[in-house]
Order: sequence, then structure tokens, then C-alpha cells
Amino acid sequence: MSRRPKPSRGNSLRKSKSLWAALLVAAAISALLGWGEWAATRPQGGPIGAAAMEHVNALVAMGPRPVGSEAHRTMQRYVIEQLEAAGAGVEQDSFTASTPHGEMAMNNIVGSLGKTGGRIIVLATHYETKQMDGFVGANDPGSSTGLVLALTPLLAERTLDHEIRLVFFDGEEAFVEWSERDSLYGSRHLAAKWKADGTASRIGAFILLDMIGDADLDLLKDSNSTPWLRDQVWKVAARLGYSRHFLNREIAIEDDHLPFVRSGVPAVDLIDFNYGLGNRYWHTTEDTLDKLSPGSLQIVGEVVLETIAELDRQR
Ligand code: 1BN
Ligand code: ZN
Repeated sequence: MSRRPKPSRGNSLRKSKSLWAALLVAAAISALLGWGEWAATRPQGGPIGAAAMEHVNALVAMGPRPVGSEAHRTMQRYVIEQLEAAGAGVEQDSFTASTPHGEMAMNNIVGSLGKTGGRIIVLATHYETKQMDGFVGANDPGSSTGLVLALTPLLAERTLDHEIRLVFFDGEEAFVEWSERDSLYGSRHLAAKWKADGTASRIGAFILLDMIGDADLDLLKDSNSTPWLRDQVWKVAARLGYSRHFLNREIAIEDDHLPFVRSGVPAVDLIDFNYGLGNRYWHTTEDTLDKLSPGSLQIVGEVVLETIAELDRQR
């Protein structure tokens, strides 16, 4: 007959000693790194990352979502439902784009929160996936679409001086090869529309998110972004203890912020253009959920929320 050893007082003393030792090690690491840095290493992040990840899961489950596909229409309905559920007003900016694949119907989706008629802060992403067999775009653009959707209810519950516009661009990706004419269809269309109707002059800041879900999060400073706004985001990130993910190196990125920069709107692109070793997962069927981390989404979400709070106070 096997006898289970009785838990002795010595045993439980040893257990509580090792618990204390573990707590001491954790406290020491926390003190050495600073609480923010310690928090940044948490693998699972927090509520923002978890909510964003749920949206990314839902988007990826729809399959490839290129312009003109049934899954793209399903995704449009999903985005609109989520915006409405958070109490946002929703407008659709529908247009036809001339592409190398012919005339394509496209649709930017614009959510609106808070006061109307005054100054505006824009939080933006593109939402269509690149047209490519088997490409589900978990990071590009699932991560940024999921994060903007996760931040919407949090922004809705704040009382802000600015109106917040949540913009989901269609047609960011090139159909054949990236060029001035074959890219940024949705952002070029909305920037021109908002320039013509005077909206552009009311935008105090435009924050674009793209490819921000990589588990190995390293954002470089985009030199096409407006310097003061980009530096403000980097300062917020440093204050929150996230400097290891917001690096002090530059890169020039052409993305949906460019048409707005050219219209005189202060704009910043937060993009991690180093997705896998040598960017090897970018625009490949390897852009899948397993490469993402809710911790990365949490970090970018916190930095964006805090930057918006600061911008709302200052301008
Ligand atoms: C970002 C994600 N982009 C496309 N998908 C824009 C881009 C294009 C960024 C070429 C760098 C190079
Ligand atoms: Zn892309």
C-alpha cells in the first residue's frame, strides 16, 4: 500500500519560504526595471489588449478580406456594429477608385464621438487586407483595426473638448505595385474631401495605427510624420515606461497619414515595420494570429489613450 506523505510543518514552512523568495525576486526585478518596464514585460497585457485581440480573432475568422469580397462586406458590418454599440455616430464615405484591376467600389467608415462642430482628433487605421491568396492579415491590418475598435468604448466614456473621429480606411494596399496612383485609395479620397469641405483645418492631430500587434514590438520614428506630434507620442511612451518598444531610430514610411500631412494636418504613423526577422511575415500568408501579442496591443493602446488625453488638454 502506498502511503501519501503527511504534510509536515517543515514542508509548509519551506513552501512559504519559497513563496516569499519569489515575491522578493519579483519586487527586486520590478524595482530594477521600474514599474512601467516591468509592466511592459507582462506577457498577457491588460484589458485593452485582451479586447483588441478578441476583435482581431473575429476579423481573422472571416478569412481574407480584400476589397470587393464577401468577407470585406461582413467586416464592414462588423466595424459599423461595434461603433454603433459604443454609441458612436457612423458615416460611410463611399466612392469608386480607378485601380489596375479596373473600377472598384470602396468605402471608408468614419465613427464620431463627442462634440461636433469644433476641433477634431482623428484615430485611424486601414481595414481591408491585401489581395493575395490565403492572406488573412492578422497584423496588417487586423491588429490596428482591432485596437481602434477596442479603444472606441473607452474614448466614448470620456468627456473631451475635442470630437474624436475613428477612421477605417479602405484601399490602402496596392493592387499590383505600390506607387502614388496604386495605393492609399481611401485616405487620398477622404483627405481631398475633408480639405474641400473645411474639415481638415479643424483637425488638431491625426494618429494612424498600422501593424502594431507584433509580439516583438519595436516602433521606429517615421520621418514623414509631423515632428512635434511624433515626439509627443514618444514622450508619452517614455513616461509610461515603454521606451524599449518606442525606439530612437528613424524610418520613412508611406502610409494613410501622407495625404493628410500633405493637406497640412499634423499626423503621426505608429507602425512596426519589422514584422519577423527582416520583416519576413509582412504581406505573406505567415501574417497569422500566433505572431501577435495582446501585450503589444495593450502598450500601444495605453500610449494612444494618454496621448489623446494630453492633446485634448493642450489644443
Ligand atoms: C503598411 C502596411 N503599408 C502597407 N501595408 C504601407 C507601406 C508600404 C509601408 C511600403 C512601407 C513600405
Ligand atoms: Zn500591408
